[in-house]
Amino acid sequence: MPSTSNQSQGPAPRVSLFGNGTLTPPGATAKAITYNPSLAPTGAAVTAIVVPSSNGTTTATLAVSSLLPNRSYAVHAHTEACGATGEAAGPHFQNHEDPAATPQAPSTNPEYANPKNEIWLDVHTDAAGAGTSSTTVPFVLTDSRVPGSIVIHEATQTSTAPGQAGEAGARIACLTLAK
Ligand SMILES: [Cu+2]
Repeated sequence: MPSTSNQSQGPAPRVSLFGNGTLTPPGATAKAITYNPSLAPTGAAVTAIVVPSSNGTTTATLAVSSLLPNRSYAVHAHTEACGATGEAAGPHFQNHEDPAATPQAPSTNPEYANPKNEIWLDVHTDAAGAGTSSTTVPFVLTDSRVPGSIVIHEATQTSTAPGQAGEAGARIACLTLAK
């Protein structure tokens, strides 16, 4: 058993996550996948790190290269690992889960679907298709529940409007995260 399993009196272990890869079409072992090579070219590199701080916040950082130049992409942490289709990644990871959300109707309530309760990493690329983004959220991840992936969407920014909050169009690429 990991030693952390006995620390019931102490703080919950804080979890870091990492993902890194070059986009390929979906495959059994693919960890960095493009579902739309015209918007997320095969061979584009995607790196993400999610690191807790000592003061109860978590900072996530995204770096991309060889995406389309001078374009913005909406990006978020999702609950599941990447799979054969973009839908495999599940809904957005939420620290406080929207009780009204269902698999058929994901959370679009801005009280829950917002960049303090979710991890949003919308990114803008330069003339070479490279870009970075980062966000700091007011919670830490624990072993009991962590995001499984970072999803890049077709939209150029994430909606914040009631009833549309968090929406960002089709899922065009995905990077699986691991501890
Ligand atoms: Cu998303």
